[in-house]
Amino acid sequence: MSYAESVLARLKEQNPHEPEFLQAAEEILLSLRPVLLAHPEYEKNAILERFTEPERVILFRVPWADDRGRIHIDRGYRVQFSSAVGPYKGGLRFHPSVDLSIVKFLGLEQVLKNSLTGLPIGGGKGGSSFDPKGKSDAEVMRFCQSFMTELYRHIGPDTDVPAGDIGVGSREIGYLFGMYKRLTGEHTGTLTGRGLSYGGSLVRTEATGYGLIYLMEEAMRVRGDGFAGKTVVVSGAGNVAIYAAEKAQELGARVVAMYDSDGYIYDKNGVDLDVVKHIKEVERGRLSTYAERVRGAEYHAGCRGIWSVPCDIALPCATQNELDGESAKTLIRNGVRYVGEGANMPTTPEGAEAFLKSGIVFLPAKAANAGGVATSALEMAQSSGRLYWSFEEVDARLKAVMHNIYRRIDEAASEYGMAGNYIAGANIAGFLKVADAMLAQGLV
Ligand code: NDP
Ligand code: 2IT
Repeated sequence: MSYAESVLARLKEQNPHEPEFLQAAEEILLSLRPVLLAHPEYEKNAILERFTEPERVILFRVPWADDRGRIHIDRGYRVQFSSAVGPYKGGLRFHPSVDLSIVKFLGLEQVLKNSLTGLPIGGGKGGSSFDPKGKSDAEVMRFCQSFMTELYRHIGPDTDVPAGDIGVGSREIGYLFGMYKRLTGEHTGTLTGRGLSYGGSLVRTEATGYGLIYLMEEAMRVRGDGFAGKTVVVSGAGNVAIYAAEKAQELGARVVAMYDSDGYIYDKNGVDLDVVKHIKEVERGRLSTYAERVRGAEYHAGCRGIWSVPCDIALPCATQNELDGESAKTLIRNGVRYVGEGANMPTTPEGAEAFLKSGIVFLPAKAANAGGVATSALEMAQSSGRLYWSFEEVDARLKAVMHNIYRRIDEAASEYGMAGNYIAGANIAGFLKVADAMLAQGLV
Protein backbone atom coordinates (compact mmCIF):
# COMPACT_ATOMS: atom_id res chain seq x y z
CA MET A 1 0.00 0.00 0.00
CA SER A 2 1.37 3.43 -0.92
CA TYR A 3 1.90 6.15 1.69
CA ALA A 4 -1.18 8.07 0.44
CA GLU A 5 -3.34 4.94 0.57
CA SER A 6 -2.26 4.03 4.09
CA VAL A 7 -3.00 7.56 5.35
CA LEU A 8 -6.39 7.41 3.63
CA ALA A 9 -7.18 4.03 5.21
CA ARG A 10 -6.37 5.48 8.64
CA LEU A 11 -8.53 8.54 7.99
CA LYS A 12 -11.46 6.29 7.05
CA GLU A 13 -11.03 4.32 10.24
CA GLN A 14 -10.86 7.44 12.39
CA ASN A 15 -13.64 9.46 10.74
CA PRO A 16 -16.28 6.94 9.67
CA HIS A 17 -19.14 9.44 10.01
CA GLU A 18 -17.62 12.14 7.82
CA PRO A 19 -18.45 11.20 4.20
CA GLU A 20 -17.82 14.63 2.66
CA PHE A 21 -14.51 15.01 4.46
CA LEU A 22 -13.41 11.56 3.30
CA GLN A 23 -14.53 12.30 -0.26
CA ALA A 24 -12.40 15.46 -0.39
CA ALA A 25 -9.45 13.76 1.31
CA GLU A 26 -9.54 10.74 -1.00
CA GLU A 27 -9.41 12.85 -4.15
CA ILE A 28 -6.52 14.91 -2.79
CA LEU A 29 -4.44 12.07 -1.33
CA LEU A 30 -4.67 9.79 -4.34
CA SER A 31 -3.70 12.54 -6.75
CA LEU A 32 -0.60 13.30 -4.67
CA ARG A 33 0.93 9.82 -5.15
CA PRO A 34 3.53 10.86 -7.76
CA VAL A 35 4.59 13.81 -5.58
CA LEU A 36 5.05 11.58 -2.55
CA LEU A 37 7.26 9.22 -4.56
CA ALA A 38 9.42 12.13 -5.67
CA HIS A 39 9.63 13.53 -2.11
CA PRO A 40 10.33 10.76 0.42
CA GLU A 41 10.93 13.44 3.07
CA TYR A 42 7.18 14.02 3.27
CA GLU A 43 6.51 10.50 4.51
CA LYS A 44 9.49 10.59 6.86
CA ASN A 45 8.06 13.74 8.46
CA ALA A 46 4.45 12.48 8.53
CA ILE A 47 3.39 15.46 6.44
CA LEU A 48 0.21 13.80 5.13
CA GLU A 49 -0.94 12.70 8.57
CA ARG A 50 -0.50 16.26 9.81
CA PHE A 51 -1.96 17.81 6.67
CA THR A 52 -5.24 15.85 7.04
CA GLU A 53 -5.68 16.48 10.78
CA PRO A 54 -6.99 19.96 11.64
CA GLU A 55 -4.77 21.92 14.03
CA ARG A 56 -7.88 22.68 16.09
CA VAL A 57 -11.64 22.07 16.01
CA ILE A 58 -13.88 24.42 17.99
CA LEU A 59 -17.46 23.32 18.59
CA PHE A 60 -19.83 25.47 20.59
CA ARG A 61 -23.43 26.03 21.63
CA VAL A 62 -25.32 28.95 20.07
CA PRO A 63 -28.48 29.81 22.01
CA TRP A 64 -30.85 32.41 20.54
CA ALA A 65 -34.48 33.48 20.87
CA ASP A 66 -36.83 33.96 17.91
CA ASP A 67 -39.27 36.85 17.50
CA ARG A 68 -41.93 34.97 19.50
CA GLY A 69 -39.55 34.43 22.39
CA ARG A 70 -39.00 30.72 21.72
CA ILE A 71 -35.50 29.50 22.47
CA HIS A 72 -33.38 27.63 19.92
CA ILE A 73 -30.02 25.95 20.31
CA ASP A 74 -27.81 25.57 17.25
CA ARG A 75 -24.28 24.29 16.95
CA GLY A 76 -21.40 26.53 15.95
CA TYR A 77 -18.15 25.28 14.39
CA ARG A 78 -14.76 26.67 13.52
CA VAL A 79 -12.15 24.30 12.13
CA GLN A 80 -8.70 25.89 12.21
CA PHE A 81 -7.18 23.51 9.71
CA SER A 82 -3.73 24.79 8.84
CA SER A 83 -1.67 27.85 9.73
CA ALA A 84 1.39 26.65 7.80
CA VAL A 85 1.19 29.35 5.12
CA GLY A 86 -0.54 32.16 7.07
CA PRO A 87 -3.37 32.87 9.53
CA TYR A 88 -6.41 30.58 9.24
CA LYS A 89 -8.68 31.99 6.55
CA GLY A 90 -12.01 30.79 5.22
CA GLY A 91 -15.73 31.34 5.27
CA LEU A 92 -18.64 30.64 7.61
CA ARG A 93 -21.60 28.67 6.27
CA PHE A 94 -25.09 28.88 7.80
CA HIS A 95 -27.20 26.03 6.43
CA PRO A 96 -29.18 23.18 8.05
CA SER A 97 -26.84 20.62 6.46
CA VAL A 98 -23.75 21.97 8.27
CA ASP A 99 -22.02 19.39 10.45
CA LEU A 100 -18.42 18.51 11.29
CA SER A 101 -17.96 16.55 8.06
CA ILE A 102 -19.03 19.50 5.90
CA VAL A 103 -16.87 21.99 7.80
CA LYS A 104 -13.83 19.68 7.69
CA PHE A 105 -14.18 19.00 3.96
CA LEU A 106 -14.45 22.74 3.31
CA GLY A 107 -11.50 23.42 5.61
CA LEU A 108 -9.25 20.88 3.90
CA GLU A 109 -10.12 22.24 0.46
CA GLN A 110 -9.52 25.76 1.75
CA VAL A 111 -5.94 24.95 2.79
CA LEU A 112 -4.97 24.03 -0.77
CA LYS A 113 -7.09 26.75 -2.38
CA ASN A 114 -5.53 29.45 -0.23
CA SER A 115 -2.06 28.13 -1.00
CA LEU A 116 -2.86 28.30 -4.73
CA THR A 117 -3.71 32.01 -4.51
CA GLY A 118 -0.02 32.67 -3.80
CA LEU A 119 -1.05 34.94 -0.92
CA PRO A 120 -0.05 34.38 2.74
CA ILE A 121 -3.20 32.72 4.08
CA GLY A 122 -3.68 29.40 5.89
CA GLY A 123 -6.96 27.48 5.86
CA GLY A 124 -10.02 27.35 8.09
CA LYS A 125 -13.79 27.07 7.84
CA GLY A 126 -16.77 27.36 10.14
CA GLY A 127 -20.47 27.72 10.34
CA SER A 128 -23.67 26.55 11.90
CA SER A 129 -26.73 24.44 11.27
CA PHE A 130 -28.76 27.66 11.71
CA ASP A 131 -30.89 28.41 8.63
CA PRO A 132 -31.21 32.14 7.90
CA LYS A 133 -33.88 31.43 5.28
CA GLY A 134 -37.30 32.66 6.41
CA LYS A 135 -35.90 34.39 9.51
CA SER A 136 -36.44 38.07 10.23
CA ASP A 137 -33.49 40.48 10.23
CA ALA A 138 -33.82 40.72 14.02
CA GLU A 139 -33.60 36.93 14.39
CA VAL A 140 -30.57 36.75 12.12
CA MET A 141 -28.94 39.54 14.13
CA ARG A 142 -29.56 37.82 17.46
CA PHE A 143 -28.18 34.57 16.10
CA CYS A 144 -25.05 36.28 14.70
CA GLN A 145 -24.47 38.09 18.00
CA SER A 146 -24.77 34.87 19.96
CA PHE A 147 -22.48 33.04 17.52
CA MET A 148 -19.82 35.75 17.81
CA THR A 149 -20.08 35.85 21.60
CA GLU A 150 -18.22 32.53 21.57
CA LEU A 151 -16.24 32.77 18.33
CA TYR A 152 -14.57 36.12 19.04
CA ARG A 153 -12.07 34.63 21.50
CA HIS A 154 -10.67 32.30 18.82
CA ILE A 155 -10.20 34.77 15.94
CA GLY A 156 -8.23 37.91 15.14
CA PRO A 157 -6.57 39.74 12.24
CA ASP A 158 -3.36 37.70 12.59
CA THR A 159 -4.88 34.46 13.89
CA ASP A 160 -8.06 33.55 12.04
CA VAL A 161 -10.10 35.67 9.63
CA PRO A 162 -13.60 34.36 8.78
CA ALA A 163 -15.77 35.50 5.84
CA GLY A 164 -19.00 34.47 4.12
CA ASP A 165 -20.15 31.29 2.41
CA ILE A 166 -23.60 29.75 1.84
CA GLY A 167 -26.17 31.65 3.94
CA VAL A 168 -23.61 34.22 5.12
CA GLY A 169 -23.61 37.40 3.03
CA SER A 170 -23.18 41.09 3.70
CA ARG A 171 -26.05 41.25 6.23
CA GLU A 172 -24.62 38.44 8.36
CA ILE A 173 -21.03 39.72 8.11
CA GLY A 174 -22.26 43.13 9.30
CA TYR A 175 -23.94 41.71 12.40
CA LEU A 176 -21.00 39.40 13.14
CA PHE A 177 -18.51 42.24 12.78
CA GLY A 178 -20.55 44.62 14.93
CA MET A 179 -20.55 42.12 17.80
CA TYR A 180 -16.86 41.28 17.32
CA LYS A 181 -15.98 44.97 17.56
CA ARG A 182 -18.13 45.44 20.66
CA LEU A 183 -16.58 42.45 22.42
CA THR A 184 -12.96 43.29 21.60
CA GLY A 185 -13.15 47.07 21.35
CA GLU A 186 -11.13 46.83 18.12
CA HIS A 187 -11.96 47.78 14.57
CA THR A 188 -9.63 45.41 12.71
CA GLY A 189 -9.84 43.33 9.54
CA THR A 190 -10.87 40.23 11.47
CA LEU A 191 -13.75 39.46 9.11
CA THR A 192 -13.64 39.97 5.34
CA GLY A 193 -16.54 40.65 3.05
CA ARG A 194 -17.33 43.71 5.17
CA GLY A 195 -19.45 46.51 3.74
CA LEU A 196 -17.67 49.28 1.87
CA SER A 197 -18.65 51.81 4.56
CA TYR A 198 -16.74 49.98 7.31
CA GLY A 199 -13.53 48.65 5.80
CA GLY A 200 -14.61 46.21 3.10
CA SER A 201 -12.89 45.94 -0.25
CA LEU A 202 -14.31 46.81 -3.63
CA VAL A 203 -14.76 43.70 -5.83
CA ARG A 204 -15.11 41.29 -2.87
CA THR A 205 -18.83 40.87 -3.62
CA GLU A 206 -18.15 39.99 -7.25
CA ALA A 207 -14.80 38.26 -6.71
CA THR A 208 -15.64 34.56 -6.61
CA GLY A 209 -17.87 34.66 -9.68
CA TYR A 210 -15.60 37.03 -11.61
CA GLY A 211 -12.54 34.98 -10.65
CA LEU A 212 -14.17 31.81 -11.95
CA ILE A 213 -14.75 33.47 -15.31
CA TYR A 214 -11.21 34.94 -15.40
CA LEU A 215 -9.74 31.47 -14.89
CA MET A 216 -12.03 29.93 -17.50
CA GLU A 217 -11.30 32.77 -19.91
CA GLU A 218 -7.59 32.02 -19.61
CA ALA A 219 -8.14 28.27 -20.13
CA MET A 220 -10.15 29.14 -23.25
CA ARG A 221 -7.68 31.75 -24.50
CA VAL A 222 -4.76 29.31 -24.59
CA ARG A 223 -6.99 27.04 -26.68
CA GLY A 224 -7.80 29.85 -29.10
CA ASP A 225 -11.34 30.12 -27.76
CA GLY A 226 -13.43 32.62 -25.78
CA PHE A 227 -16.80 33.30 -24.14
CA ALA A 228 -18.32 35.29 -27.00
CA GLY A 229 -21.35 33.51 -28.42
CA LYS A 230 -21.16 30.57 -25.99
CA THR A 231 -24.18 29.14 -24.16
CA VAL A 232 -23.70 28.84 -20.41
CA VAL A 233 -25.58 27.05 -17.63
CA VAL A 234 -24.96 28.28 -14.08
CA SER A 235 -26.40 26.42 -11.10
CA GLY A 236 -27.24 28.40 -7.98
CA ALA A 237 -28.62 31.90 -7.72
CA GLY A 238 -26.49 33.19 -4.86
CA ASN A 239 -23.37 35.27 -4.57
CA VAL A 240 -21.09 33.09 -6.70
CA ALA A 241 -23.66 32.20 -9.37
CA ILE A 242 -24.91 35.75 -9.92
CA TYR A 243 -21.49 37.31 -10.47
CA ALA A 244 -20.21 34.41 -12.57
CA ALA A 245 -23.25 34.89 -14.80
CA GLU A 246 -22.71 38.65 -14.87
CA LYS A 247 -19.09 38.41 -16.05
CA ALA A 248 -19.90 35.65 -18.57
CA GLN A 249 -22.58 37.89 -20.06
CA GLU A 250 -20.21 40.84 -20.10
CA LEU A 251 -17.83 38.73 -22.20
CA GLY A 252 -20.56 38.00 -24.71
CA ALA A 253 -21.92 34.64 -23.54
CA ARG A 254 -25.60 33.76 -23.13
CA VAL A 255 -26.53 32.37 -19.69
CA VAL A 256 -29.70 30.36 -20.27
CA ALA A 257 -30.36 28.60 -16.95
CA MET A 258 -29.88 29.07 -13.19
CA TYR A 259 -31.41 27.48 -10.08
CA ASP A 260 -32.08 27.90 -6.42
CA SER A 261 -32.75 25.01 -4.05
CA ASP A 262 -36.36 24.59 -5.27
CA GLY A 263 -35.99 24.53 -9.04
CA TYR A 264 -34.47 26.02 -12.19
CA ILE A 265 -35.29 28.71 -14.70
CA TYR A 266 -34.69 28.32 -18.42
CA ASP A 267 -34.61 31.53 -20.42
CA LYS A 268 -33.53 30.93 -24.00
CA ASN A 269 -33.11 34.68 -24.57
CA GLY A 270 -30.50 34.88 -21.83
CA VAL A 271 -31.25 35.30 -18.12
CA ASP A 272 -32.08 38.87 -17.05
CA LEU A 273 -29.71 39.26 -14.12
CA ASP A 274 -31.32 42.44 -12.84
CA VAL A 275 -34.46 40.41 -12.20
CA VAL A 276 -32.50 37.57 -10.54
CA LYS A 277 -30.60 40.05 -8.36
CA HIS A 278 -33.81 41.74 -7.30
CA ILE A 279 -35.45 38.43 -6.38
CA LYS A 280 -32.44 36.96 -4.52
CA GLU A 281 -30.57 39.98 -3.14
CA VAL A 282 -33.37 42.47 -2.43
CA GLU A 283 -36.50 40.38 -1.84
CA ARG A 284 -34.69 37.24 -0.53
CA GLY A 285 -37.36 35.44 -2.55
CA ARG A 286 -37.71 32.37 -4.75
CA LEU A 287 -36.47 32.02 -8.32
CA SER A 288 -39.83 30.53 -9.29
CA THR A 289 -41.17 34.10 -9.51
CA TYR A 290 -38.70 34.87 -12.34
CA ALA A 291 -40.89 33.10 -14.89
CA GLU A 292 -43.87 35.20 -13.76
CA ARG A 293 -41.92 38.38 -14.53
CA VAL A 294 -39.94 37.59 -17.67
CA ARG A 295 -41.78 36.73 -20.85
CA GLY A 296 -40.65 33.53 -22.55
CA ALA A 297 -38.92 32.13 -19.47
CA GLU A 298 -39.76 28.72 -18.00
CA TYR A 299 -39.59 27.50 -14.42
CA HIS A 300 -39.09 23.81 -13.61
CA ALA A 301 -39.50 22.49 -10.09
CA GLY A 302 -36.50 20.41 -8.94
CA CYS A 303 -32.84 21.07 -9.58
CA ARG A 304 -31.30 18.14 -11.42
CA GLY A 305 -33.04 18.90 -14.72
CA ILE A 306 -30.80 21.92 -15.20
CA TRP A 307 -27.98 19.64 -16.40
CA SER A 308 -30.12 18.47 -19.32
CA VAL A 309 -30.10 22.01 -20.76
CA PRO A 310 -27.60 21.92 -23.68
CA CYS A 311 -24.63 24.25 -23.19
CA ASP A 312 -20.99 24.84 -24.12
CA ILE A 313 -19.97 25.79 -20.59
CA ALA A 314 -21.36 24.45 -17.29
CA LEU A 315 -20.66 26.29 -14.05
CA PRO A 316 -21.92 24.53 -10.91
CA CYS A 317 -22.07 27.33 -8.32
CA ALA A 318 -24.49 26.13 -5.61
CA THR A 319 -23.30 23.34 -3.32
CA GLN A 320 -21.39 20.06 -2.89
CA ASN A 321 -22.26 17.01 -4.99
CA GLU A 322 -24.87 18.82 -7.07
CA LEU A 323 -23.48 17.41 -10.35
CA ASP A 324 -23.33 13.61 -10.38
CA GLY A 325 -22.11 11.02 -12.88
CA GLU A 326 -25.43 10.79 -14.72
CA SER A 327 -25.72 14.57 -15.04
CA ALA A 328 -22.12 14.74 -16.28
CA LYS A 329 -22.88 12.16 -18.98
CA THR A 330 -25.96 14.12 -20.04
CA LEU A 331 -23.92 17.33 -20.30
CA ILE A 332 -21.25 15.53 -22.35
CA ARG A 333 -23.87 14.01 -24.67
CA ASN A 334 -25.26 17.50 -25.21
CA GLY A 335 -21.86 18.86 -26.23
CA VAL A 336 -20.47 20.61 -23.12
CA ARG A 337 -16.80 21.55 -23.60
CA TYR A 338 -15.83 23.43 -20.46
CA VAL A 339 -16.80 22.90 -16.81
CA GLY A 340 -15.74 25.26 -14.01
CA GLU A 341 -16.58 24.66 -10.37
CA GLY A 342 -17.74 27.85 -8.63
CA ALA A 343 -19.06 25.92 -5.64
CA ASN A 344 -16.89 23.74 -3.39
CA MET A 345 -16.80 20.08 -4.52
CA PRO A 346 -19.99 20.41 -6.62
CA THR A 347 -19.04 17.49 -8.88
CA THR A 348 -19.15 13.93 -7.54
CA PRO A 349 -16.08 11.71 -8.18
CA GLU A 350 -18.05 9.87 -10.89
CA GLY A 351 -18.93 13.17 -12.55
CA ALA A 352 -15.35 14.40 -12.48
CA GLU A 353 -14.09 11.13 -13.92
CA ALA A 354 -16.59 11.31 -16.78
CA PHE A 355 -15.43 14.85 -17.65
CA LEU A 356 -11.74 13.93 -17.53
CA LYS A 357 -12.28 10.81 -19.66
CA SER A 358 -14.11 12.82 -22.31
CA GLY A 359 -11.37 15.42 -22.58
CA ILE A 360 -13.61 18.22 -21.26
CA VAL A 361 -11.64 21.13 -19.82
CA PHE A 362 -12.47 20.74 -16.13
CA LEU A 363 -11.43 23.47 -13.68
CA PRO A 364 -11.76 22.20 -10.09
CA ALA A 365 -13.13 24.30 -7.24
CA LYS A 366 -9.96 24.92 -5.33
CA ALA A 367 -8.53 26.69 -8.36
CA ALA A 368 -11.73 27.97 -9.95
CA ASN A 369 -13.36 29.62 -6.93
CA ALA A 370 -10.15 30.91 -5.32
CA GLY A 371 -10.91 34.46 -6.44
CA GLY A 372 -13.19 35.02 -3.45
CA VAL A 373 -10.65 34.21 -0.80
CA ALA A 374 -7.87 35.88 -2.80
CA THR A 375 -9.85 39.12 -2.72
CA SER A 376 -10.45 38.55 0.99
CA ALA A 377 -6.66 38.50 1.35
CA LEU A 378 -6.54 41.78 -0.58
CA GLU A 379 -9.12 43.14 1.87
CA MET A 380 -6.85 42.06 4.74
CA ALA A 381 -3.93 43.88 3.11
CA GLN A 382 -5.98 47.07 2.75
CA SER A 383 -7.20 46.81 6.37
CA SER A 384 -3.74 46.45 7.87
CA GLY A 385 -2.30 49.10 5.57
CA ARG A 386 -5.28 51.40 6.29
CA LEU A 387 -5.63 51.80 2.55
CA TYR A 388 -8.44 51.74 0.08
CA TRP A 389 -7.81 50.52 -3.48
CA SER A 390 -9.97 51.39 -6.48
CA PHE A 391 -12.24 48.85 -8.17
CA GLU A 392 -9.88 48.72 -11.14
CA GLU A 393 -6.86 48.03 -8.95
CA VAL A 394 -8.48 45.19 -6.99
CA ASP A 395 -9.97 43.73 -10.18
CA ALA A 396 -6.57 43.78 -11.90
CA ARG A 397 -4.97 42.01 -8.93
CA LEU A 398 -7.76 39.41 -8.90
CA LYS A 399 -7.25 38.76 -12.59
CA ALA A 400 -3.50 38.38 -12.09
CA VAL A 401 -4.08 35.88 -9.26
CA MET A 402 -6.44 33.80 -11.42
CA HIS A 403 -4.07 33.80 -14.41
CA ASN A 404 -1.23 32.79 -12.13
CA ILE A 405 -3.34 29.93 -10.75
CA TYR A 406 -3.99 28.72 -14.28
CA ARG A 407 -0.28 28.67 -15.02
CA ARG A 408 0.53 26.85 -11.77
CA ILE A 409 -2.08 24.09 -12.08
CA ASP A 410 -1.24 23.58 -15.75
CA GLU A 411 2.49 23.31 -15.08
CA ALA A 412 2.08 21.04 -12.04
CA ALA A 413 -0.17 18.66 -13.99
CA SER A 414 2.34 18.47 -16.85
CA GLU A 415 5.36 18.14 -14.57
CA TYR A 416 3.86 15.07 -12.89
CA GLY A 417 2.79 13.42 -16.15
CA MET A 418 -0.90 14.33 -16.09
CA ALA A 419 -1.11 17.17 -18.60
CA GLY A 420 -4.59 18.71 -18.76
CA ASN A 421 -5.72 17.07 -15.49
CA TYR A 422 -6.31 20.20 -13.44
CA ILE A 423 -7.69 18.24 -10.48
CA ALA A 424 -4.24 16.73 -10.02
CA GLY A 425 -2.54 20.01 -10.99
CA ALA A 426 -4.44 22.02 -8.36
CA ASN A 427 -3.90 19.46 -5.61
CA ILE A 428 -0.21 19.15 -6.36
CA ALA A 429 0.58 22.84 -6.79
CA GLY A 430 -1.40 23.74 -3.66
CA PHE A 431 0.10 20.95 -1.59
CA LEU A 432 3.78 21.53 -2.44
CA LYS A 433 3.79 24.99 -0.86
CA VAL A 434 1.96 23.84 2.27
CA ALA A 435 4.22 20.81 2.68
CA ASP A 436 7.38 22.88 2.32
CA ALA A 437 6.08 25.45 4.82
CA MET A 438 5.38 22.61 7.25
CA LEU A 439 8.82 21.07 6.81
CA ALA A 440 10.51 24.42 7.35
CA GLN A 441 8.65 25.02 10.62
CA GLY A 442 9.57 21.71 12.25
CA LEU A 443 7.33 19.29 14.11
CA VAL A 444 4.46 21.56 15.18
P1 NDP B 1 -25.29 31.72 -1.34
O1 NDP B 1 -25.90 31.37 -0.05
O2 NDP B 1 -25.15 33.13 -1.73
O3 NDP B 1 -26.05 30.99 -2.54
C1 NDP B 1 -26.17 29.62 -2.61
C2 NDP B 1 -27.09 29.31 -3.78
O4 NDP B 1 -27.08 27.91 -3.99
C3 NDP B 1 -28.53 29.72 -3.52
O5 NDP B 1 -29.15 30.07 -4.73
C4 NDP B 1 -29.13 28.44 -2.95
O6 NDP B 1 -30.52 28.31 -3.16
C5 NDP B 1 -28.38 27.41 -3.76
N1 NDP B 1 -28.28 26.17 -2.98
C6 NDP B 1 -27.79 26.01 -1.75
N2 NDP B 1 -27.90 24.75 -1.34
C7 NDP B 1 -28.48 24.12 -2.34
C8 NDP B 1 -28.88 22.81 -2.50
N3 NDP B 1 -28.69 21.89 -1.55
N4 NDP B 1 -29.44 22.48 -3.67
C9 NDP B 1 -29.63 23.41 -4.62
N5 NDP B 1 -29.28 24.70 -4.51
C10 NDP B 1 -28.71 25.03 -3.36
O7 NDP B 1 -23.85 31.00 -1.33
P2 NDP B 1 -22.57 31.31 -2.22
O8 NDP B 1 -22.98 31.71 -3.58
O9 NDP B 1 -21.69 32.20 -1.43
O10 NDP B 1 -21.88 29.88 -2.26
C11 NDP B 1 -22.16 28.93 -3.27
C12 NDP B 1 -21.04 27.92 -3.33
O11 NDP B 1 -19.81 28.60 -3.63
C13 NDP B 1 -20.76 27.14 -2.05
O12 NDP B 1 -20.32 25.85 -2.39
C14 NDP B 1 -19.62 27.92 -1.41
O13 NDP B 1 -18.88 27.11 -0.54
C15 NDP B 1 -18.83 28.29 -2.64
N6 NDP B 1 -17.92 29.42 -2.51
C16 NDP B 1 -18.36 30.64 -2.08
C17 NDP B 1 -17.49 31.70 -2.01
C18 NDP B 1 -17.92 33.06 -1.64
O14 NDP B 1 -17.09 33.98 -1.67
N7 NDP B 1 -19.18 33.30 -1.29
C19 NDP B 1 -16.05 31.54 -2.33
C20 NDP B 1 -15.71 30.23 -2.83
C21 NDP B 1 -16.62 29.24 -2.87
P3 NDP B 1 -31.55 29.04 -2.15
O15 NDP B 1 -31.58 30.46 -2.59
O16 NDP B 1 -32.81 28.29 -2.39
O17 NDP B 1 -31.00 28.85 -0.80
O1 2IT C 1 -14.96 28.80 0.04
C1 2IT C 1 -14.41 29.91 0.07
O2 2IT C 1 -13.30 30.10 -0.42
C2 2IT C 1 -15.14 31.03 0.70
N1 2IT C 1 -16.26 30.84 1.14
C3 2IT C 1 -14.48 32.38 0.82
C4 2IT C 1 -13.57 32.42 2.00
C5 2IT C 1 -13.00 33.76 2.34
O3 2IT C 1 -12.31 33.80 3.37
O4 2IT C 1 -13.18 34.74 1.62
